[in-house]
Amino acid sequence: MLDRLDIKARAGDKTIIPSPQEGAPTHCTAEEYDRLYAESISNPDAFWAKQAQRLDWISKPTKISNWSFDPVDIKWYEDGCLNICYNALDRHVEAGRGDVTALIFEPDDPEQGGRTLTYAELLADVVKMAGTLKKLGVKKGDRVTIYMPMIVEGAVAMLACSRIGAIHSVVFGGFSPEALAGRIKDCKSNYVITVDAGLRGGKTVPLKANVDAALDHDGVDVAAVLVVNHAGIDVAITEGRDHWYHEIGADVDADCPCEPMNAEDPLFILYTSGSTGTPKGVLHTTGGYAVWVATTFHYVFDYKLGEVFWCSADIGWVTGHSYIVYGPLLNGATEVMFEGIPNYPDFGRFWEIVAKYKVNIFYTAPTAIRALMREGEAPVKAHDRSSIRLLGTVGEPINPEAWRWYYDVVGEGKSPIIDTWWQTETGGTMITTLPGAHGMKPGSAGKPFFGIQPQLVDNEGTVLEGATSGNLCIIASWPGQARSVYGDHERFIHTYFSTYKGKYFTGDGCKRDEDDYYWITGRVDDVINVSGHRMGTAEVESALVSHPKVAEAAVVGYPHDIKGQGIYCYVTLNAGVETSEELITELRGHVRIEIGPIATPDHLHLTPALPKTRSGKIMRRILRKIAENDYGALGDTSTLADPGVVDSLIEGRLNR
Ligand code: 6R9
Repeated sequence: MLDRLDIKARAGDKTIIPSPQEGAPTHCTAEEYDRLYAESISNPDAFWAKQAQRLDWISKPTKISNWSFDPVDIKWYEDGCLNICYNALDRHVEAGRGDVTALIFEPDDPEQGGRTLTYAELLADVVKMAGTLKKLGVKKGDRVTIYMPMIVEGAVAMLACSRIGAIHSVVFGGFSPEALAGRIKDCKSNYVITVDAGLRGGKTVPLKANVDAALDHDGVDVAAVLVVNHAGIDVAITEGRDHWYHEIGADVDADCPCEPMNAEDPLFILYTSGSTGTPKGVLHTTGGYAVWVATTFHYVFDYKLGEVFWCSADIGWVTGHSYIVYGPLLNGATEVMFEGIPNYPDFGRFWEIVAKYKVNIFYTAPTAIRALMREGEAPVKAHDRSSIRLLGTVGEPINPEAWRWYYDVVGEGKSPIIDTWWQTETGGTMITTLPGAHGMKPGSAGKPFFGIQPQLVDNEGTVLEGATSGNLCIIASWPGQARSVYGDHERFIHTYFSTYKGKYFTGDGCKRDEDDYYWITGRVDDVINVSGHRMGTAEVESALVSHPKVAEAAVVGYPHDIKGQGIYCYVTLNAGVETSEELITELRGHVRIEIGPIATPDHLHLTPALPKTRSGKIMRRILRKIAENDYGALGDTSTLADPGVVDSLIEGRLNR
């Protein structure tokens, strides 16, 4: 595993940039971090019992943690009872904060008016949607698939599910009908919430039509589809199955109580890619997740009441779950929710929104920063960013150049940058510097959050100490840890706890320096990270081989200036099939249909053969090097069944 890593020396390795807000009244100073971190490790139950007080419990937990990584069994707050929607909305209203702004919705088209909802208004919307779901027959424990764009109703749908104890499974609106069908089927979801269409960059995304196509698949059968009218386009309505929200929701009760949930009752399923097989339905439960996202949001974003927070992620990813929906609302925050994209109508859109709503805390992905950086400083400088006091990134390693640009140009050297490393499976931020507390190193995520014990191991599992590089494991549970893979607990154990027994293996490579800062170097498994989206190479391969003309496919990542990693596909065709540019276009289109636009191959390399060992194993190491245009370091090719294949692959690569 480790030998696949390219741990390149990074610029700025040694430089510690002092946090510009050192000495400012932040939630946590360096001394407090040291004290709290030490306490969280030496007495985790006392620490997490205290953090649980951020929430209102129906019955307070007396047992805090109860977990083991061998055998795998993870429980937090197991005798506690609460409702996360109550904590996100009702209790703020009951405390007299109903008039505080919860969501500021900015539509795709800047000419169209936005929408601002107070906590009381958001609660009323959620109650109505929750009542509608009940009317459709949704019960506690039912799975509800949410296939929505970045609009208020997306967040409302999630909260409505958690209010009545239904398990939401949000599927990113950019996934194709095929991908959606697989996810509906896998968790046996009986209900879908969607819209007529989404709007992105001035284009209409036909989400309802995609749902119809998904439901045409064999074995995909749902009781009801709830359709929100958003774009105002005509859609097909299947009588008895499809319901317009504005019709069926018109006369529901203005009262829908919160379902009392055990802390370990499931809250949501979120599909994510791994190195093998189909995407896994990562399962999060209620109490631990709620405490974890409430606590991380408080400290990591150093959020103070009244400030405007904006996370530019999508609710279809875990970042949207934890830091658009649950984390900010549990903290009573005011936040922006943006439907559109960074370059529509122009490359200044992000900063226009920052100026318009006086955003104080901004959180985005390195891929967006790199794309904006390419357009120069003018679109940034055209807008007033004086409200910004904290900048964050997530989703992939940030290269020091992009970090510098974010810091110098966007933040004008006045705002700390938090580079937050975490995963769908971790529920919330695991490694980051804390604003005001820690100096920053461009390209390093920084220090472990409270309760997090990272460990670096070599491929044999030997623990590596001090400044070193290795495979990143976490050796003790934390409240927001995923509990299972929905419907397949064995797969959960196998994927995360069998590589290094007794440890949670993240799949990431990592370097630790002399100052105990952590530098994530990227995945060490067959997962690639394209524009911050996780994708299994196996998924793209299986999409390719499902095409009737394809015999075999091998997919690898390669460095890409904007996306971080691009998708490079080597494809062999069935005997007798002619290669042509049209076929390449057709195959790229086929992957889009099977998975979605985010999986579109950047390079499709038709080749008569793939490099294989005599036992028939594809030598991916070689394919990765060729995709990277790195021919000097192909390593040992003597075990190849036909070493000549390599020369023809290099020739093919040089020709594109
Ligand atoms: C939150 C999220 C997880 C994978 C993770 C890692 C990469 C995320 C990162 C980062 C370097 C960061 N990743 N944040 N790498 N620095 N700050 O992105 O979850 O979609 O599950 O992806 O993303 O490789 O393993 P998810």
